[in-house]
Amino acid sequence: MEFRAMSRLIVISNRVQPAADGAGNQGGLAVALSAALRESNGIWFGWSGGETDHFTGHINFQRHDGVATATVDLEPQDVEEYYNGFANRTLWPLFHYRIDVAEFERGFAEGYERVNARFAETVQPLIEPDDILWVHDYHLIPLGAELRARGVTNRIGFFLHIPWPPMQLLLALPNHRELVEAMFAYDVIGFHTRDWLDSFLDYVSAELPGAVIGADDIITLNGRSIRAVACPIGIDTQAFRDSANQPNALNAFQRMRISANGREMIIGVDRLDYSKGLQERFLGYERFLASHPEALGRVFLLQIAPPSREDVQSYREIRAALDGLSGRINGEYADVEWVPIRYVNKGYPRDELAGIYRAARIGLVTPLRDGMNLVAKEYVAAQDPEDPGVLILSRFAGAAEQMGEALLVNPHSAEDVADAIARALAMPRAERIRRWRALMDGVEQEDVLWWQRRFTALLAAPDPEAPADRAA
Ligand code: ADQ
Repeated sequence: MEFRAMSRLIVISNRVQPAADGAGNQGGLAVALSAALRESNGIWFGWSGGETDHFTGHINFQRHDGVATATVDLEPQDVEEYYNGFANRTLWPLFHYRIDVAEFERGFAEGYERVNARFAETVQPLIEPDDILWVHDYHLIPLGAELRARGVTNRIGFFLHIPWPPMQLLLALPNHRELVEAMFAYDVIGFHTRDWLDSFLDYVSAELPGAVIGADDIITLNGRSIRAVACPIGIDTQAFRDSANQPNALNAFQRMRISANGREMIIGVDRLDYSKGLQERFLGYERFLASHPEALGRVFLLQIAPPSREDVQSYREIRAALDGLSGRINGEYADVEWVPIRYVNKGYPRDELAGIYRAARIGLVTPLRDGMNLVAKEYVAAQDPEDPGVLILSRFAGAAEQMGEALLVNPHSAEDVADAIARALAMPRAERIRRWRALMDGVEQEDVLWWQRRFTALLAAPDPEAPADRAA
């Protein structure tokens, strides 16, 4: 399934972050989308991250290493209601099963609709008849419907990077039906896993009585058919492996080894976000220390967690809670030569990160809920094939569906996490190699280019079984 270069691709996402060719410091998503955009001479459209007093729809066109970008500024009220509000205080928590922190405000929903309409209005004049459009993530669910309402008949795909919630949770969203019906404006909708896709189908069967779910997850509603697909994202495995062998990575690896001073290192790398299960992780590690006194002074946890979304209260709260928890655990167990948790609130260049992953005996990836989780894949890709570390992975990360050779844990259970740490530390080299090899095969085969090609191929080629009706 090759991407057909004859159609130009237009990528639309909340933020626009193109990657330079072969750049070492970019995430895999930016690399894959940039490659597809270069190949098809496409455009990446989205919010600039900047603000303006009055939205004018003025587009700032730029070119970054062969990738054309088109960005718009938003009004402060848009940012508050659409981005900080509906996207990050309503949908993000609800879709990560955190109905307890989700906030439902009419103003947020209005801002979300308004910005999606503004995006549609602004991007429409750029669209040519043969273009295919690929919309990304929860910020822009209604964008396809807004485009159809303006007469756009191009193929439009949508990919959700976060989980799709169980039906009973989604029902708590006041405008749930409208949101789901808007998904029917797309031609292809993608999820990371079968689980998220099944939750979507559950909702459709229960709440949209006219919908028919056919073979290959083709769903028909009111005469329009869309194809739903589970298409797990990967990392740019080759580039990540290469960067693990660059001087910066080797340097970081050496420095970590020296600073570890013979102790085993456990690594955690996450945006500071309540979905990542950081408090539960610290508690699981504390349980491990309490039940394995022989490990005191011989292991440490390096948790790298750069702050994110600090305009949102729940993110400020989790930061304060983690400061307190790490302080308490260190206060309880540290001695003059050893602290059990090194807790660092900043980002690192990707090549350094690769070296740090490689120096860690355990990759501890324990989100409470995660659409996929790329850190798990990066940890695997960075390992030394002769002496690989062990991945401990939450069964609630989308990545668990592909990564069954990891030690899968329930992140809510401190005992489960503690037992997995003990098991990983004691794991013989032969078993570590066997598990790592199986994981690495998957990370190599299903990388980010595979993901991008698979999705765009489905989108570019209308499904032969699907009815030809593409009217809005
Ligand atoms: P995120 O929630 O951001 O992504 P994740 O998939 O783990 O989560 O990706 C995070 C990326 O940021 C990784 O590439 C990681 O290396 C990088 N990163 C994290 N902390 C860093 C640090 N301190 N320094 C440098 N880099 C750091 C969302 C969804 C996920 C889904 C992705 C892609 O929430 O479930 O996997 O999109 O679809």
